[in-house]
Amino acid sequence: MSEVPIKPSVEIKYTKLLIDGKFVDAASGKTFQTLDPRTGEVIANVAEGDAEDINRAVAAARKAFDEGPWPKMTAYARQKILLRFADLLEQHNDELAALEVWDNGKPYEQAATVEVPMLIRLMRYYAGWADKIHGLTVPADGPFHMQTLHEPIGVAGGIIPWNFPLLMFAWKVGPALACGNTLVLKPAEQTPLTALFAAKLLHEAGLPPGVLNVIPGYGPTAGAALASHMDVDKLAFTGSTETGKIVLELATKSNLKPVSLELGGKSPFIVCEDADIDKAVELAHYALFFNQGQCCCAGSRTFVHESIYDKFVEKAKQRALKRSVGDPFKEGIEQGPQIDTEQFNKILKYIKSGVESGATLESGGERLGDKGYYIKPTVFSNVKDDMLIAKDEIFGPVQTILKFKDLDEVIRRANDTHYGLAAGIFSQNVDTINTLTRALRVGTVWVNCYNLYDAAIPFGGYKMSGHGREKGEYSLENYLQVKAVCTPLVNPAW
Ligand code: TXE
Repeated sequence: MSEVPIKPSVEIKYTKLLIDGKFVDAASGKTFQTLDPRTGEVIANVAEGDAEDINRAVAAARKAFDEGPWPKMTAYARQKILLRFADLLEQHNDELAALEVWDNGKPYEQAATVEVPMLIRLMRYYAGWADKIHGLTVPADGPFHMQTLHEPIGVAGGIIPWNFPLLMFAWKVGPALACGNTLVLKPAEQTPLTALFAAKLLHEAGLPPGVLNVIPGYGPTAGAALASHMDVDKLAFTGSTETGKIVLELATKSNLKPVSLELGGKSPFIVCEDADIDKAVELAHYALFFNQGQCCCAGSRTFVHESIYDKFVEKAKQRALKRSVGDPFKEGIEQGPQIDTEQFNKILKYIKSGVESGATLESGGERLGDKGYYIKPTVFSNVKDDMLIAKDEIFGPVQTILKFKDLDEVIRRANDTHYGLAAGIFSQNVDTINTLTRALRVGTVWVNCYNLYDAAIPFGGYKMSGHGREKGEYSLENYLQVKAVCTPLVNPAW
């Protein structure tokens, strides 16, 4: 690649831990580097939080919860702060997008026109919930008034990944705060910058100190300390299934805090016999390659009916060859670099294993250029279910195309995975669509569309793709306790 990466016109203002409304150094004084995936060069040195900082942050969150004012404020007052925050985010749309791209490598256009607007939409959505959370009056077998109160759960912990740093911020911060909780958030070590910026804006919007604390740092230190903290009442985690198991165990062994998990996937995208091939190719391409293939719900097993398989493969290959890969700040770029060396090497290893196991490499298969973590859009055909590339989450720009004969077979094969996050169906036949949507063991089915993340629709996994749901009304359950209150209608005789 000949292009010289440009330095984005955005200033990095916040690189410290945010505890109790103030930016502070790590107790250890340590920092870590966050890198530009376009070059591997250092963007900034960021304070490295560990167990001691998590203790400080949890103490601030506990105080803000117990002493208020946050959980005791009127819901309307909380709502106004969240709405003001959304307005501030809107004012800083392009700055946030540039920072996100610099730290993460995703195309600027995607960050500025889809992701930051989605973050704003999510915050307004959750602000809308703040004053609509209430319990029920329940009929009783006797002269009692019975009701449920929906109360905040307390101090929540959030651990988030690097693939959608701002959106994952919103998925945790939005419902936690709307329900009146306080929160300690640990962003991924690869992408700490936008969470700090967004949290600062939230304080400018009027958030009281201690309600949201942000501790950048590594998983086994800061993350593990948060998951195992005795004074954290609830944990929300997004990341790999492997780490999900670790945090669940830490949560269980400490104080049995409830844990919501949004983990990995190997989602089928099923192209049926009656599909318009050109449209199906485009959608399957988008389902897999969006965000450099770094999506938990990527359509990473493209099942295509045998009658159109060869044509589909040829067109999918041509589409991948046309994909524009390069500096994500440049206009018209569809794909930027992968997040870091580790992911880059992991993906190249899977590509090698695909070739060695006998799949046909149709396009890509290697790095692009000699700087940064760019990988050529890769397409494999003749993929078999037992190949590693068809079983493991590759989390990169690698499309695997499998052939099927009939619906029963594709249902069985699509479900033959430990994961169950999402699925795509491409068909015009109502019977086929109805059969597949009901048979697939996944948390989301996209029919003739993909990657739709409306704020109001729940997202989460079956099987080893996770526990619980985020977004939508369902997400509130993660952050609320239900208290049953029983009162005699008249004073009892006892
Ligand atoms: O994930 P981790 P990594 C998948 C994807 C990717 C793989 C590895 O397949 O290739 O995971 O990525 C924190 N205690 N997904 O290593 O480890 C960590 O600091 C507590 C899918 O980045 O799961 C970060 O904040 N926390 C996924 C977060 O967990 C720990 C998105 C995620 O990191 C910890 C990202 C520990 N012991 C990767 N170890 C999705 N579902 O979207 C790490 N962390």
